[in-house]
Amino acid sequence: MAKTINLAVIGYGFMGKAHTNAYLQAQHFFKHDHKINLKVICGRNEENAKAFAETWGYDDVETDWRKVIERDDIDAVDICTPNNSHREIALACAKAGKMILCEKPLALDGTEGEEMVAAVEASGVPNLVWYNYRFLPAVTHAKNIVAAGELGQVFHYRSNFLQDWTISEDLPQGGAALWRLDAKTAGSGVTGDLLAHCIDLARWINGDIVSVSAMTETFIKERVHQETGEKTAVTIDDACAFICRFENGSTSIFESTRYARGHKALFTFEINGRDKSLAWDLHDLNRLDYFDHGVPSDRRGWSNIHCSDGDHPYAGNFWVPGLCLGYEHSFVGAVHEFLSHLDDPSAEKRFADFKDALGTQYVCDAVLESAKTKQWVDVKRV
Ligand code: SOE
Repeated sequence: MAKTINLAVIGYGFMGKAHTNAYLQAQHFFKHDHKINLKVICGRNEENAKAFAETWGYDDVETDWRKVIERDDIDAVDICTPNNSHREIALACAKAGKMILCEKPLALDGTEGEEMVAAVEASGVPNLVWYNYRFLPAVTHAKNIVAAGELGQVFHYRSNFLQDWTISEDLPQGGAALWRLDAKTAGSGVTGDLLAHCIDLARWINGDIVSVSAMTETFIKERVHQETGEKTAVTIDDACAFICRFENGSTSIFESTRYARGHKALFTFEINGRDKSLAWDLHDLNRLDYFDHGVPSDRRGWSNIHCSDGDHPYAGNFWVPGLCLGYEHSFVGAVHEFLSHLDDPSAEKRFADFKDALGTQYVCDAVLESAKTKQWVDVKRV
């Protein structure tokens, strides 16, 4: 018998939309015993929340997240609010026994994250953090190839996440849509926002990171704050680069910036093993680049696999071979994995839960500390 989960989503911005679409589509393209019912959309502006509810099919609207958590008819809460509210909302949800799906990064820092992990462990509520890129067929395929040991010893991992949307000095910081530029709300700049994705995939595919050496830069030192109208210091990292060592002995280099003119969202990774290498790029997200040293030398070279065939992860649940998936399918896969795990808790957990996301948070903390102290920093382990 189907078990209905009454869901409340807090926040109707970019992520509220991406997640809501995923809840609907996951149930169209995959089969689960657990079903999600879009019960409540919560946002401070009632008119906008009502419009969102109408567009996406929510039963109800709330304007105060605390009211959502008091409701007995809510089983799960999706936190799509800015980073500085994740902790408070998640702790309240855990106390009220509600499942939690929380936007990344888990928290402002590891200390907050530890509290959140302790809360979900004490209450036993199922929990997920939206590290969505894991669930693109080409990315999952890469993970599976590495997990099968096909690369042999891994020597290197490298990853970038490059954007260019904050280059203008006229761009204010803080407030709606621009809270990512305000360290009090976001916790950090590109480290928590973009490198967190790179780190999550790296840890998922290549294992734990043990130590880091980093540098950060803030190119524009002052910006007008949207909420006060005053020019104040910018304290986020506009750019961050680090090198690191993985537990498996591989070495690595990561870079992220919002000042790479011409790049809107160039998320890449490459992994080099003794026998094979793999590379992926968000701009061509259906393809996995593949190099196999086992092929005779006169035929050897990089090939790219269009991960759209029935035997590629998730692809067979959507269209016929050769047709493409997009960014939105990464979120659909996250919902599918979450529901599959509710259906069968003994199955492998493919998504990041709070504890796993705390590991990523610890790497971000170590990166920021290293940039500050100009020293190598050992990463705290979960
Ligand atoms: C920032 O521009 C952003 O929207 C991140 O917040 C998302 O997590 C990332 O997936 C795309 O870029």
